[in-house]
Amino acid sequence: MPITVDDVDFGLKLAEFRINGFVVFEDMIDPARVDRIHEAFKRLMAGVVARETAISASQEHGEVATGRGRQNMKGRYTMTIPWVEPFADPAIYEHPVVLAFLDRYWQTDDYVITCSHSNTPYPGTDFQHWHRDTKLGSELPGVYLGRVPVVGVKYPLVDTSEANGSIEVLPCTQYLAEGDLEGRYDDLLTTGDFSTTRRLNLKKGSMWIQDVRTLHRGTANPSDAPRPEIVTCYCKRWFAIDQHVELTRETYAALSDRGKRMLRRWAVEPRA
Ligand SMILES: O=C(O)CCC(=O)C(=O)O
Ligand SMILES: [Fe+2]
Repeated sequence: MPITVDDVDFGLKLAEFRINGFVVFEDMIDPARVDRIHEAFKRLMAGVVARETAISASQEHGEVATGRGRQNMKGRYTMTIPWVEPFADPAIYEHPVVLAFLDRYWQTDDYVITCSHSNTPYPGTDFQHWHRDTKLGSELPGVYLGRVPVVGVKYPLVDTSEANGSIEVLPCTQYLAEGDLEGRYDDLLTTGDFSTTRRLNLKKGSMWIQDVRTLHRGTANPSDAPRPEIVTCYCKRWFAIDQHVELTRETYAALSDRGKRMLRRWAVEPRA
C-alpha cells in the first residue's frame, strides 16, 4: 500500500530537503502501477533509440505522442513523456504526499507543472558531468535563495543501485552561490576530495524531490538493462521557465480542479 500523508513527518522531510538538497519518499507508488508505466515507456522509448543514433547536444526530435527524444551522450537518452494514460496519472502527479510537501515547502499551493520528461542511461553509458539542472547559479551569481522556485519530482521505473547507474548527488550544494565556481564543478569534483557524495539507490515505487540546484550526475550503467526515470517539474507561478506540457483540450477539461490549476501553462497538442 502506498504511504499517505499520515505516515509522513513533514517537518523532518522538509528539514532533509532544505539541508540535503533532495528528499526521498519510499513506497509512494504501487509497483504494479510503475510496471504498467514501464511497459508503455519501453514501447515509446524503443522508437526513439532506433531513430536517435547520433548525439544531439540540446534538441529533442520527433512528436511527443510517438516519441520525442534525443541521445544526449553515448547510450543516454531523454524523452518527453506524453500527457496520456498510463503516464499522466493523478495518483502520481497529484500524489497527496508530494503536494502536501510542496504546499508546506513553498507555503502556498500556487504552483504549476511545467514538464513531463525522462532520463534513461542504457547499458554501457558513462558518467555524466557533475551539474545542476538550472542556470540559477550562473545567471544569479552570489545570490542566496533560501527556497528554490522549481523542483523535479522523480521516480525510477526499476530498482536503482550501483549495478545499474543510480544517480549520484553531492548533498548540501544547493546553496553554493559562488559565481567563479560555476562551470568548474566537474573538474573540481572529479579531482579533489569531496567525500560526501551519495548514490540514490531507490526501490521501485519510491519518489524523490530534487532541488534543481543540487550538484548531481548520472553514473555509468554496467548492467544489461536500461535504468529509466521519469521527472515532473513543478515551479512557483511567478517563475518564468521556457517549458510547458502539451495536452489536448479534452484532457485538460477532464482534469481535477487542482490538476487544472497546476497545468494551466499547457499548450494544445498538435494533431497529425
Ligand atoms: O538519470 C540520470 O542518470 C541523471 C540525468 C540527469 O541528471 C540529467 O540529464 O540532467
Ligand atoms: Fe541533471
